Amino acid sequence: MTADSRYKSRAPQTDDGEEKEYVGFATLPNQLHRKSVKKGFDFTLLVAGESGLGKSTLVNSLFLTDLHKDRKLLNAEERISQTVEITKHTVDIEEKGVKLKLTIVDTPGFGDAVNNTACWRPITDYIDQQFEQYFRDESGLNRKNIQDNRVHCCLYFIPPFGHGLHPVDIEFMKALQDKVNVVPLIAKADCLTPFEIKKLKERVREEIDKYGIKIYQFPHCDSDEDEEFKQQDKELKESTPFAVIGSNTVVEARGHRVRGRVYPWGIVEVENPSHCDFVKLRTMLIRTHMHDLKDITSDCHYENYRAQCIQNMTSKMNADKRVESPNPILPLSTPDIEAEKLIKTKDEELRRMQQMLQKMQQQMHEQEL
Ligand SMILES: Nc1nc2c(ncn2[C@@H]2O[C@H](COP(=O)(O)OP(=O)(O)O)[C@@H](O)[C@H]2O)c(=O)[nH]1
Ligand SMILES: [Mg+2]
Repeated sequence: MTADSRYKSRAPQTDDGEEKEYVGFATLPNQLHRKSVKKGFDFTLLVAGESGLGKSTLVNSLFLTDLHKDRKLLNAEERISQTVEITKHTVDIEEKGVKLKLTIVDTPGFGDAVNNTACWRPITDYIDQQFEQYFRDESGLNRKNIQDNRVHCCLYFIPPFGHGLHPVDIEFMKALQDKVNVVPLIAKADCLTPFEIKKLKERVREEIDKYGIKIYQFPHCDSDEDEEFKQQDKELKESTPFAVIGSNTVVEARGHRVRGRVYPWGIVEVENPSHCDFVKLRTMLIRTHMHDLKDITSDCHYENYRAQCIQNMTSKMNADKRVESPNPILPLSTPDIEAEKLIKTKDEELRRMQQMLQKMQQQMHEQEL
């Protein structure tokens, strides 16, 4: 037996009885799976849009009440109060041994103030702060146990009233588009008839194209995928922007207890696919596209942020260098102790930045290999 063959596992036999060489990397998915399951998954979702469009209600309908089956559901009297600041809710969910740490970032929304100029700033700042924290942790010593608080998806609520996007929606989504995966939603879809929803969706899709707004694109579906998957993918793409309804009230409909809204003319059910796209949205976020949303956050949005940071650091370093090398023809003034001290601190700072830069360049290089 050669040294090499000792390390090869015995392979399953082929149909004609011949043994196939078998190295064993077929267990890689299992290994990865086990590792991820042990570590658990993080996912952060942020909601944005005009105040009063049902953002807080929807995220509650989406996760909190749903994920905590035995949690007391809110009744009509205990409605959610107005969100006045950016708030973060985290729920740890475990399903069949798989852990998911889900963070929902609720934002106050805009429209209450007379002037909505740069109303997206608190949100873009929040997203940047999470990137900054991750960037620091990643360049630090304890890189193995970084908590990923980066925002992986932003649900943007479009008002059901009016004839499409409002100017502030266009500006808002544009301010977010290079920082986060934007998933547009039509809010309070129960205010519209199915025909009106269809028209509004078409209109919004046209406007998104027209104004060059970059929303989250569902990944391309390969032709060798199975038919059911292809159909699901087609439906998802055709349904954007998802029209949603939120409610935290449980009502009786068709003999079942369901989450819905009661009107004099009937009941609107949140989880009924013929009433709205709520289930599609939840399936997309949790079951089918969570990984893709995370990958894009990490490979695109965060990389943009990181490249920008490195660029800023390099230009700052160059500017500092220029300050430090004064014109040699000029006579040197008497050494000033304070200035010396300052130069020393600057030197130290520069050295640290250079080290950090080198480390990051090396990391980037390793990733490219
Ligand atoms: N018609 C309708 N009303 C809703 C819906 N979702 C929430 N609401 C109501 O709209 C109001 C504002 O909801 P809230 O979730 O606080 O909105 P937010 O300011 O966007 O967070 C509340 O009275 C909710 O009960 C919906 O899907 N349809
Ligand atoms: Mg709110």
